[in-house]
Amino acid sequence: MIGTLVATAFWAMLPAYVPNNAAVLAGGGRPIDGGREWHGARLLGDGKTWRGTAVGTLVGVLLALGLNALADPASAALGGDLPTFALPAAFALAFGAMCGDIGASFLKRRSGRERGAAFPGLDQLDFVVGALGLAFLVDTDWALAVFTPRVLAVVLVMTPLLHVVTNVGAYLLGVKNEPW
Ligand code: CTP
Ligand code: K
Ligand code: MG
Repeated sequence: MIGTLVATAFWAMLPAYVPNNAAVLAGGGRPIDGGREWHGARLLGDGKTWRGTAVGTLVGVLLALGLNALADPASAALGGDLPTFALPAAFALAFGAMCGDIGASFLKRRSGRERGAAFPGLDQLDFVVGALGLAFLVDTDWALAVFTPRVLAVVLVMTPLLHVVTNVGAYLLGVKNEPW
């Protein structure tokens, strides 16, 4: 069933989806790069802060633990098997998402893009690559069991759509400076 597949993909990726949005709300304070430049541009820029990264990661982990508590009733309601998140997997998804986003800022600065500039494609998938990459590294068996090829395919199609919708929404609400 495609519905079960989409629900599973969304559930499994929620701890990776929420951190970047939490960082937008929590961001501020000292930038990770401490203002340092590299080859004439900021290493990361003022948009990547310690506080945003820490709060984003924490919120993602807490969300995963919350999902664990709901997994049984939600699975029963769905008629499918939703995954639970052991702490290493939860941390990998949340922190990996933040790292993917940080890596994208590094690439944006290297390609002459100022803070806030769009980088279509990268903006929508950087955190997926970071989250899945770290999850497969940290908890390979779990990741292989949850992110089957079919679930991965749904993630790759669904994530850019969700990203566009949430960021335009955050922009319209005045929470985010740019709609991407
Ligand atoms: N943010 C943060 N720390 C992070 C990620 C995000 O503090 N690790 C906060 C910052 O306030 C940032 C906002 O969330 O401005 C929006 O995030 P994002 O769009 O990723 O950053 P940009 O400001 O657009 O900067 P960049 O061009 O480097 O992506
Ligand atoms: K970003
Ligand atoms: Mg931005």
